[in-house]
Amino acid sequence: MLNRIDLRGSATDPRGLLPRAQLDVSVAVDKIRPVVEAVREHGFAAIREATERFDGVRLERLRVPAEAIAAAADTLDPEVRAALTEAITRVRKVHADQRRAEVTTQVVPGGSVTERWVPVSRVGLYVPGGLAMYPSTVVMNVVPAQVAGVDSLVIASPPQVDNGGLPDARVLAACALLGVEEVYAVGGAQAIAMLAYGAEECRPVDMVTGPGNIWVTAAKRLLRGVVGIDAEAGPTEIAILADDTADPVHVAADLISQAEHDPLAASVLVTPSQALVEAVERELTRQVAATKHSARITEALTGPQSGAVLVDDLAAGLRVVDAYAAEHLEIQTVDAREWAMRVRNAGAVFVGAYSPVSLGDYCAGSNHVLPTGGCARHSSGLSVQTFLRGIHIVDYDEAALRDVAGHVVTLANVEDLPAHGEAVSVRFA
Ligand code: HSO
Ligand code: ZN
Repeated sequence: MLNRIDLRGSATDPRGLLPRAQLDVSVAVDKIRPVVEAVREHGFAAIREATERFDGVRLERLRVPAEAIAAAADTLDPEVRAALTEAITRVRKVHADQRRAEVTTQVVPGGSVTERWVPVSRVGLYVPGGLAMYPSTVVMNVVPAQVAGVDSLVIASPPQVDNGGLPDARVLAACALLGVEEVYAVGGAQAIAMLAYGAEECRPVDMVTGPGNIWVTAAKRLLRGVVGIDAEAGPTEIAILADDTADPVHVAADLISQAEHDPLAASVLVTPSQALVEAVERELTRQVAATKHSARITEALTGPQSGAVLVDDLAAGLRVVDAYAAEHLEIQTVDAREWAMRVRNAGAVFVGAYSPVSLGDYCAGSNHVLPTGGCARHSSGLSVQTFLRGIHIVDYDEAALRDVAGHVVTLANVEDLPAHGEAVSVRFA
């Protein structure tokens, strides 16, 4: 099923040789530009028109009534409630430890710099509603924002024809469990535009986070600057670094699990073991045939973005997974933890036979909003830090300024900005 890529004996930089989806967001940006502009100019009327066209729902109002959110929580299956509650507890526990302390550095006597961490005031979280419904994504976005101390949190999620034009009931129930009261039944590019510019009851937000399809991603790209944007989330990826100690049943199941998201999802196995590749292939055939979403999984696994990469040894495998910079990286090898600690580029790393990506998707406590498309080389996943800004408080007294004034004047002159220097020397004239 998987494309085979044989890097054994190859000394070249593996980056260009690895499979990866090529997604052209710029074409989508041109397509959604008129929608975004219409929302900016006409607000509610434009959102209603776009929602009717794209979602087949005629909206009476944008905001989901409080009673509908409460009703979704009341009618939630108790088993789902228990699972969501456990997920929330664990994600809170991990994210509470991410809080940063305010630090004051005494640079010189009488001169200090304090770094304060201040939450973003108002944040819009986008929760998609396409091939699958994601109450777990509500948890992963809302918890870090709440821990950071964001004052005002709003959620936008597409209206569902089969839920009377409201967002998915499980998404609404997750909002209720987390205490989020401001929810809008708007999806797609029009939702991002609504969050950025405001419309009707929805005041503009300062920042938008959360994954979405290509139209949402395009709108985020277009509106970056008007609002803060967390990251562009592309199709999900899983890479597995494995040796012949790995269980092919587990490896195949995990490759399949993320392929389930999207026909464009990527599943990549990196291993020095030819025998493992063959065993995983047999398992893929068996397991894909038996699972519910086998059509889109087959498309993802056989697509050019997925593959089995053969390497000389685990050290070479580590270079390959670092070059690939997967959103999710599983290490199923001997000494898995040691190998995991050596990884430089990955959104999140999952160690050994009992830490599958699915655990992290829901209940590990880690965040599942992670950098895709190789962005793990320079970015991290969603965290409390995403919602905080560090503000330097600079506080020097007269003696401390006088002491360093000469250096400031010198640097100002070297940049031919003498007024900068004068702003200091005038104080001591
Ligand atoms: N694997 C997805 C997150 C998710 N999985 C949500 C299931 N539900 C991206 O990390
Ligand atoms: Zn997933």
